[in-house]
Amino acid sequence: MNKSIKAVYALPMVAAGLSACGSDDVRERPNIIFIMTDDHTTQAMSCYGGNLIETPNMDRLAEEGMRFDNVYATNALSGPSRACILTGKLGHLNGFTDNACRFDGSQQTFPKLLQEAGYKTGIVGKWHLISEPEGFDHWSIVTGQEEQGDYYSPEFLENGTPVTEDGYVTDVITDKALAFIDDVREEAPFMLMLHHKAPHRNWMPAPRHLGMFNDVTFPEPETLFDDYEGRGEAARSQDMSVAETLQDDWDLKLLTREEILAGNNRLYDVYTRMPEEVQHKWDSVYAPRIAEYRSRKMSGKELVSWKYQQYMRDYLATVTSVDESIGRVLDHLEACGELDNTIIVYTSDQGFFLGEHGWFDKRFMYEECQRMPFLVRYPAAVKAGSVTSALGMNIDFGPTFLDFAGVDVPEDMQGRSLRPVLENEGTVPEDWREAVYYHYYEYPAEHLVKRHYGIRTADCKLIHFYNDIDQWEMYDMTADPHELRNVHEDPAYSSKREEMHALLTKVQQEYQDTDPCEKEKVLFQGDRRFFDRTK
Ligand code: SGN
Ligand code: CA
Repeated sequence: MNKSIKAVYALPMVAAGLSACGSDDVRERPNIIFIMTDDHTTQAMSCYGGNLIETPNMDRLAEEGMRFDNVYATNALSGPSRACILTGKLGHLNGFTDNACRFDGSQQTFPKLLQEAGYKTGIVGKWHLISEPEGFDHWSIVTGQEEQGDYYSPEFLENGTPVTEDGYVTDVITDKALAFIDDVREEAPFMLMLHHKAPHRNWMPAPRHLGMFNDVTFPEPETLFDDYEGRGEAARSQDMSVAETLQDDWDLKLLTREEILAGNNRLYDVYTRMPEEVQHKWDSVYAPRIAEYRSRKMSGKELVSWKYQQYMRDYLATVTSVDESIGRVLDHLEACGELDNTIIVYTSDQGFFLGEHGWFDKRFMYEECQRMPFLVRYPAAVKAGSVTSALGMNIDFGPTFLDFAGVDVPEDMQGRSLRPVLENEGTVPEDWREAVYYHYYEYPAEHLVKRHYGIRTADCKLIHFYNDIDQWEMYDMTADPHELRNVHEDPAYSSKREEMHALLTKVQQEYQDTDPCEKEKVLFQGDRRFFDRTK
């Protein structure tokens, strides 16, 4: 890989009003490292009480910082979540409503504002917004498979130049992150977006983690065999089930080397990116799985349980590489004396289903994927081991960083700085928001999750599936945390329903999404990359 990135980009001048890079008033401001993974969910983090895996380095961030228990994606999908984070605005205003959009890079973003204020800005890893990054002194983004990136020998576009790197994607992205830190840290405060590909589908572990969970049997979620009784059409008509949607080749890796190399399967392209010695390790690790599958001839619930185990083994092994990456970043910052001078955030672009409701993937405004992990370590302001229930959204991240950097948060950013929560041991400010907003657009498309919008308060959730069906769902989050009983039509909840509908109207006014059903028709006539949005 490119060991010195200094040569490939020019350092910008500091903004007017600030003294030269490296002078005291600039250096007083904290560095910011925003670590974001792809599809990592709180159920797979021990610091969130997950019972699947130990994540010691994520736990260290929680122990030395603050854990947010109620931070939510406003649209649980990659590109839209990333666009919200960059702009501090919801999708209908930043223009990126689903993964087929192209980000308008000319608009205001928090990295641009930090760069103008004298920060050195960088992004390494998954970008997934199709237009080239703007507002970064250094950028190196994965390009394979429509910008999803490859697990092995990943390809990057680095400051406009294509490069292919040897190695495993999480490690390569981490190397690039550490190189960026080393290159800029003596000159100015920096803001680095470290965006992992892992643990995105199809969950290919690092060579050292292949097979690490082969002898482990993971607990099944209570709702693995959900029958959707008491829910609407949307939950029944999705295409993201462990039972039906996981693919034998791509997801479950049920092909031998000879079968893969014969071609005509989805594994071929990703398998042949691995060095041959890794392919051999892969073969030995998956051979018992393939043999078991072929000899047992399972069906029904037994087969679903079995698929769930294989899914967890690969997903969680992939998470392990991310946890190790966080450890490397922390060690590196410690070694170069920047650890306590840096706001370190860990999050994911959204949560994920790990078998809950019988599903993988995300998209729904249900808890497992609407909720994002969000950990913040910054000892100068954040009490170690603190926890907050403050309702946060991904549009809050940019305002929070600007606030800590001493940059005014522009009026048109819709998010709100989380700084008062962070500085006050997690206490929710009195004038804090009552609800978070959600609006998902990508339908018809992969996984067939219907368009919907809604709000979540501390104790209730209201959802409207609005396009080809017109169905409301409401969940009592205290009595029914797994969202199994739709109480929207339940007379016992009639006053709560009225209250939630009134609040939804108020929230939609506040976020200028007052006519979502009409507006989405207009949105989908724009520049589409691959979905047919005419329906
Ligand atoms: C790929 C995956 C989907 C996933 C989307 C979006 N399919 O298309 O399962 O929902 O990415 O994910 S795959 O067969 O190619 O693995 S996102 O996180 O980028 O929004
Ligand atoms: Ca994602």
